[in-house]
Amino acid sequence: MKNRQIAELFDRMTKYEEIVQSVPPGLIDLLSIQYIGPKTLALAHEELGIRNLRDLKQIIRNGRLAQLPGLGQKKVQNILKGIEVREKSVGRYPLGLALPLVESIVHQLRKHPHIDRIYPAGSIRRMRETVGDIDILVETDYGEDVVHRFISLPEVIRILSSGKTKGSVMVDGDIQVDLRAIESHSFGAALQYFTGSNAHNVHLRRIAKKQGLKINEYGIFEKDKKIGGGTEEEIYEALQMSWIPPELREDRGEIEAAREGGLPELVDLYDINGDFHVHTQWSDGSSSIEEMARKAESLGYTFIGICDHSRSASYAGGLRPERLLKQIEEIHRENEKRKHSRILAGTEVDIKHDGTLDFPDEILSKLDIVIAAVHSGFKQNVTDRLVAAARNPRVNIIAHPTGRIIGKREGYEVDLEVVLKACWATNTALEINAYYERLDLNDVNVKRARDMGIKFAIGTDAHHPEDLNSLQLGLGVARRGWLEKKDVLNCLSVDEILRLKDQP
Ligand code: DGT
Ligand code: CA
Ligand code: CA
Repeated sequence: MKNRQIAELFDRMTKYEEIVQSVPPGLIDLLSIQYIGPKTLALAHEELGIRNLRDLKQIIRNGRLAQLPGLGQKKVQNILKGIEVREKSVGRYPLGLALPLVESIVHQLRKHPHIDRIYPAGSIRRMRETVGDIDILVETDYGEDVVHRFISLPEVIRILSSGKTKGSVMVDGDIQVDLRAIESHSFGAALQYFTGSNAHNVHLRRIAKKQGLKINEYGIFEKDKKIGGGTEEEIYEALQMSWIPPELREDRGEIEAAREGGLPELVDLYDINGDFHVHTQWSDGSSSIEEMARKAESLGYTFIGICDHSRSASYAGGLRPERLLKQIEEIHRENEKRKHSRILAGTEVDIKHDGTLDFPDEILSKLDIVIAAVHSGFKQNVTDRLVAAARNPRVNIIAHPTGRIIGKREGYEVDLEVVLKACWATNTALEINAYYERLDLNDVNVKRARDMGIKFAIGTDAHHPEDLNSLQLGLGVARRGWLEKKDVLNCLSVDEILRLKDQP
């Protein structure tokens, strides 16, 4: 670079810094609220002097925001919705960011010579999509020593409390972690108690009471006699039900099912044969087809679906038809090198505003797998567009069906009931997008769709080989939605998947 260019660059950077510093930080923060753009924000700042969220809420309440040029009641209602989405997530942390922290803490503590069982509990163990804090339980007779080791971990930025059986810390990333040290004979009872959910535990205690029993974090008791507590199984058995997987413990019918022997046999990681939704350098991914396929093979998968964007997603380097045909050729070449796994040629094809797809049928028919997705026009007839996509016999899967982004965006204006019915009628699967901020469909809607008999495809939406690991988040959603192996297309063999396209 020439000196003059460097000087110019510095000059621009300084100006940029000046601008950034002249804007109150609370104001920049508001830009992450859905439905608020920079124009609205600048206007509200200049005309009404707002500096932060509190000011924004005030000018909504007193009606002054609606009076600004170009705003009006409808837009203000939307902004209110955006604020609501954001406030619901305040203080909660996406599971996908919490899990690696937990894994690292558990890994380090396991090295302690006097720890037997060690489990994450609370919402982490239940795989809830966001967590308020992280709970970890250890079985040990050396509580004080283990707690001391815990509060000395390198991740810890602040110690909140520390005692003989419990330590609480803040770790890097500003999330609280509670560790409890428990003796063997009550470890199961403590694990059951601290796994929750609260609603699940309240319901269990009610049943216990009817049987003349009492449960707490130390055990299960008949009068004053302890009849169990070393394992969770002992607790559930004493209540005359089968052990309930943590992901189901939300009091959504699992207790009734456990009493009747009707719990689902939840899909497990070892049932998973592959990943449907993977991007490469051909659109906005970071890696080649081969690199993504190798990572999939290292996970023991027998297939991977390469589904890059289509041309309407120009911001993401979406492919034109000619490029897609070239990509299919490369996939065929890669497959010739492989005996034990198969790269599926696919697409994440945009559903356009008129409900048609970005590729014509004759192109789609050359693919092994077609995922259809809405990426723009979130308020434009999304229900009709999704239904139209589901009705296209070439479409196998509807990507991220509601479009929500956790803590950031509410999602499309869509009548999910209508979309579910269309998917059921056309044998179209719904995606469980496993990207940590999407997890879309979510657990509750997965269960609802499952009850109708709809199938699911877990897709990581990976843009980098490491992203393939996030399948475990999608699996968590699947399990929280009561899914069994038969409900999840990822459990099919390659041959069975290739046959899907022949049976629209
Ligand atoms: P979170 O942290 O907001 O994501 O949700 P949880 O479920 O992890 O809740 P947390 O950390 O407050 O407590 C973990 C579990 O311990 C909770 O699911 C149920 C149990 N638990 C905690 N405190 C109480 C309590 O005061 N009463 C009852 N019945 N159960 C409690
Ligand atoms: Ca918790
Ligand atoms: Ca806690």
